[in-house]
Amino acid sequence: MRPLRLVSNMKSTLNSSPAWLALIHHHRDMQSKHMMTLFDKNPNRFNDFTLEFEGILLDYSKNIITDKTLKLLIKLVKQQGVEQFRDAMFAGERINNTENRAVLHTALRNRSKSPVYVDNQDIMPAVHAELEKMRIFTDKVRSGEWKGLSGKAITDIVNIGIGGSDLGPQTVCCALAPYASNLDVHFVSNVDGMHIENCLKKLNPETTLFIVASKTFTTQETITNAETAKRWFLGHENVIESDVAKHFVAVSTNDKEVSKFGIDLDNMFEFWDWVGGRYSLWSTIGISIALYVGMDRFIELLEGAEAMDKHFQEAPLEENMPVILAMIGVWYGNFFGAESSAILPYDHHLQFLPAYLEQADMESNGKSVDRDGKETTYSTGKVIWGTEGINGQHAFYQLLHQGTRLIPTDFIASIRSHSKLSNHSNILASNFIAQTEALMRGRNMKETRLQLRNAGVELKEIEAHLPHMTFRGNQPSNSIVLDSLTPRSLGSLLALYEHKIFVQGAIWNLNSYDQWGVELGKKLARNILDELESDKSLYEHDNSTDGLLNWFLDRRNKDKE
Ligand code: G6Q
Repeated sequence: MRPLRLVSNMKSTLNSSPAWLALIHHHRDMQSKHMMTLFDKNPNRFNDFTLEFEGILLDYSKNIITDKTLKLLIKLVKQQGVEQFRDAMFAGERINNTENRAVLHTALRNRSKSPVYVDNQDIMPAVHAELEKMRIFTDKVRSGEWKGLSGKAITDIVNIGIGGSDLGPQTVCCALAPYASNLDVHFVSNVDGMHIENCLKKLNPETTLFIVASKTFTTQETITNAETAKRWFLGHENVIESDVAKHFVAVSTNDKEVSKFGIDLDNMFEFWDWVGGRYSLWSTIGISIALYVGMDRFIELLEGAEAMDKHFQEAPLEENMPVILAMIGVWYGNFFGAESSAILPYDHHLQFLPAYLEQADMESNGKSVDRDGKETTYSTGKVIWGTEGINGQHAFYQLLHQGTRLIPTDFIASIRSHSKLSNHSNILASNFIAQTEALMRGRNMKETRLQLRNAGVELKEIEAHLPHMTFRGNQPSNSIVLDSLTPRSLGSLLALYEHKIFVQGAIWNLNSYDQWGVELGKKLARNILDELESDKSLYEHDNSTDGLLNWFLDRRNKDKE
C-alpha cells in the first residue's frame, strides 16, 4: 500500500500519463460524432454494448463511445492499478489511508464461509453474531413477542439518524415497501424541530420503538433528536425510566456514548470502524430495514449485493458492469467536460435513490487532493442529481433536451411493477424508453419541417418555429433495467453503484472513504451555536458572516420585544 503523504504541494500527473493522453487524442475524433451515426455504422451496437447480470440489463449503447473508446478506457483502468486496488479492498487492507482503516462493507454481505481478515483477525464471526442478534430481535418485534411498556406489541419504528445512518435504510425501506407487513417505519434526520415534532404527533409511546442509529453516537443532530424523543416518551403519564429499555435501541460503534445516553448495552447493535457511514446499510444500521421487511428479506438484500461483489471481482473488465459504468462516467467528466450526471428512476419505490447516490458518490469522490496528498489537476466526482424520471420529464428535462450542457443520465426501470395497474406500468415504461430515444436522436430541421408541414402550419410560421423545435440530441444515457425490484435485485443495484464509485476513485487515485470536507462546517457551527445561545457575537468572522449573524440576532431579538 502506498504510504500516506500528509503534506505535499506536488500535483498529480495522471493527466499527463500515456493512457490519459491517448484518451485526449481519441476525444478529438469523437467529440463531434453523433450517436445516430455510430448506430448507422454498427447495427449490432445494442448487442455489443449491453451486459446482463442476473436479470439486470445494462444498456450502454446510447453513449458517444466506440470499441476503441472502451479499449482506451480499459488501458486507463489497468494503468491506474484498479484491479489490484479492488483486491486490496476485499482483502481488508487499510485502503482508507487518511483514517488508517480497512474498507469492508463487502464483508458484511459475505455469505460464504470464507474468512476476511483485519489485522490478522477474522472479522466474519463478529459479523455473523451481530446478524444473529439482529434476527432474534427483529423476529421478536415483528411477531409481537417484544412488548412495549403496557404489554402491547410494537406498531411503529422510528429511525433517528442522519447521512449514512439515514439515507441507506430509508432508500431501501421505500424500495421494499411492497414486502412490508405489520410495522410502519419513520425516519427522522433533520434537526429542524418540525421533523421530529411532525413524526411524534402520529405516534403512541406504548407501541413505538426508537432506533438511535449513529456510528459515532456524537452527531449533534441525531443526539438532539434522540434526546427529544426520550423526553417525549418519558413525558407521558405512567412512563418510567426503566421503560426506556423496551422502546429505545441503539446502533453504533461507540458503546461508551450509548451507555451515557441511557441505552442498555444489551439493546445496542454493533458495527465497526471499517464500515463507512455511507456504506453502512448492510450492517446493523439496516435494522430498520429488517424490522420493516423481515430478516429473511434483509439477507436476500445482502445476497444480491454479494452476487454483484463477485461479479465485480471476477468478470473481465470489458464485461464488468461497475467498471463499464465508471469508465463511461470518467469519459464524459474528464474528456467531454460534463459537470453533472442525473439519476432518473422510473420506479416509484426508487424515489430516494437519487438522494442516496448523491451522498454515496459526492461524499466519496468529491475530492481535490489525491491519496498521496497531491493536488488533482483533473476533475473528479461529478455533481450527481436527479428525481423520479416521470416527474422530471414535466419539470427539468427541457434542459436535458435543449440546454447547452452535456448531461449523461442513468435511467433505472423495472419490467414488472409491484402495481397491479398494468396500464400505468405501460405508460411509465413507454416514457422511460422514449426519453432515452429522444435524448439520443433529437430532431433535425428536416424532420421538424416535415412534421409542421403535415400539421398544416403555414410556411412562414414553419421557418420561425424551426430553430425552437429542433433538438440536437446526442445526450448520452445508460439504461439499467431490473426484472423487478426485489430485495436481491436492489442489493445488486446498490452494490453496482458502490463499485462504480470505487472504480472512479481508484482511477483518480482518491481516497473515496474519508470526508474531511464536512468537518469545517460542523466546527464553525459549534462556534455560531455559542453565539446564538448567548445572543451575542463572540468570535471574529469575516464581514459577511458577521453581518448575517447580527442580522439574525437583531431580528430574533425584535421578536422578543
Ligand atoms: C457518511 C458520512 C456521514 C455520516 C453522518 C452520520 O459516510 O460520514 O453521512 O454517516 O454524519 O454519522 P453518525 O452515524 O456517526 O451519526
